[in-house]
Amino acid sequence: MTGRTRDREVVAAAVIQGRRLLLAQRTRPPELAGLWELPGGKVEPGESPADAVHRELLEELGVEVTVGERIGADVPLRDGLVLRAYRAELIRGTPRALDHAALCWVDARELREIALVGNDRGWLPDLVTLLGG
Ligand code: 9L3
Ligand code: MG
Repeated sequence: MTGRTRDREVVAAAVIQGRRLLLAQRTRPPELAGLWELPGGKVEPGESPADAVHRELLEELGVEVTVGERIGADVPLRDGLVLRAYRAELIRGTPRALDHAALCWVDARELREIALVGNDRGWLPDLVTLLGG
């Protein structure tokens, strides 16, 4: 597999504790700065998506997670990238904004009202369901 015929994956993590979801506020690029996202990033060559979720959350939030099932639909990005969301469970540490402007925990009502990055908005119904509506 050369990678040419497969989309390169960007992973995003839905960390849920109780009835709240962890969101992170982007600092870049300028058009996304200030908007909120499920934290994550690009899968590196040779890395599994689950490994990438684990690495990205260590880098971005300073926490260790176990990676669970996929949620929501694939989101096609530019340049042959595809964005996918996975459940993740905190197993060590307290999330800190090491690569974001801020972090917050939102319930279903707050999630519907917060300014999410456009790419993550399609997951809203799935996330609201996971948060118990
Ligand atoms: N992206 C969109 N939603 C997300 C994440 C983690 C990423 N929840 C988009 C933003 C960037 C690209 O994917 O265009 C790569 O993400 P990053 O490496 O800048 O976090
Ligand atoms: Mg990132």
